[in-house]
Amino acid sequence: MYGDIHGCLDELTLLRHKIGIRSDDIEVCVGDVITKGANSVKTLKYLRKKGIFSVLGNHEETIIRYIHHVKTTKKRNPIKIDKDQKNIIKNLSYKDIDFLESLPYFIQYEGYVIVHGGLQNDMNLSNLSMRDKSKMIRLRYLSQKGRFISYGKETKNSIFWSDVYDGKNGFVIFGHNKFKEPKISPHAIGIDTGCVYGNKLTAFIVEDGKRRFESVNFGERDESSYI
Ligand SMILES: [Mn+2]
Repeated sequence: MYGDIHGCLDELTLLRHKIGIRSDDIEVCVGDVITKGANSVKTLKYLRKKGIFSVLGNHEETIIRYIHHVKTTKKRNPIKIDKDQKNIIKNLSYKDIDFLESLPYFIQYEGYVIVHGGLQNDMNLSNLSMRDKSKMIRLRYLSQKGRFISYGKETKNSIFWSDVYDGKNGFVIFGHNKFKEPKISPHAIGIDTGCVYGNKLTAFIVEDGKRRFESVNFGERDESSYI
């Protein structure tokens, strides 16, 4: 499982090389594979070519909503996008758009749940409302009462969701909130280590029941490693 890639394709290819990925390995990204970094559109093509799965991140969702608006109405688009996002949209092929639209909100596999933001204890994965889905890709902090707090509204009394997650829906692997090192909670691990912000890209690996991390630093390259 890979943390937020944000178009850092060189780091992803090097990380896969470092891990020694084999063709029968199952690889899943925690979302936000595009925007901000150098190679967003190329990353989408690479994921498809290598059969790497991903869940939906808030950045993919914004792009999908923007495109949907353009397709369905001539009204002014209420979704604000920046230059980078405009450029990505301009360069997406139909296959890229299909791929983005196919991304699920979560993937369950062998006791793990992969989701971009996080889960609240009262969420039922087999019966999610649209509001639950929207929160799942954006969740960071909760109030003392366990309520969702929107971005930037957290206070010193807010609680990071994974610190109080009860594990009921499985062991969660998530991204979205960047940490210097992987964030390890009792029933969840956050693996967005802010590669695109100059830190590193992290993979969480489960092999023969054993868990480990592997990572590469932003800008770390090895031309011979392209696979
Ligand atoms: Mn995100």
